[in-house]
Amino acid sequence: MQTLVLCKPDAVRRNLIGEIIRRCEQKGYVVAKLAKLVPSRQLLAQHYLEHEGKPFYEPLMEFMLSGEVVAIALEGERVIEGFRALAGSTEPTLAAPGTIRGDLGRDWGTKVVQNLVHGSDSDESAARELALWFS
Ligand code: DAT
Ligand code: MG
Repeated sequence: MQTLVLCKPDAVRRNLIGEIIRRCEQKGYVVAKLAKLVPSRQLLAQHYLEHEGKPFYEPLMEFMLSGEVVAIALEGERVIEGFRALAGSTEPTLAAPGTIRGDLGRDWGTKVVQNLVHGSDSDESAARELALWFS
C-alpha cells in the first residue's frame, strides 16, 4: 500500500525534508519513490480539484507554485491513515505536539495555511494522486 506525501515549499525552504522523511522511516514506512520539482499549475489544478472555488484556492495554488516540493510515494500497511496521523491536523496552531505540523509548523499570518506536508486522505485519493505525480 502507498500514499502520496508532499513536502510543501515551506518545508523545502526551511530544510525540513530530512526531518519529515526521518519521522516516516522511524515509524517504519519505506520511501518507494521520491522526486523534487516545481509543480506545474496544471498538475496542481488536478491535485487540488476538490478545493476549486474555495476562498483559499488561489492562495493555495500560489503557495504551492512558490518553490520546489518533494513528492514521495510512501509505502507500508495502512500508510494512508498512518501518515495522516504523523502529519497532524490541517491547522498547525492546533495540531497536536508530536506530529509534523504540531512540532514544526505554526501560523505565519498568510492567506493560506502553510502546513509543511500533504498526505492523501483515502485509497481513491492515493491512487489518483500517485498516478498524477509519478506517471
Ligand atoms: P489537508 O492538507 O489536511 O488534507 P485540505 O485537503 O482540507 O487539508 O486542504 C488542503 C490545504 O489547503 C491545506 O493543507 C491547507 C489549505 N487549507 C485548507 N483549509 C483551509 C482554510 N480554511 N483556510 C486556509 N487554508 C486552508
Ligand atoms: Mg487534503
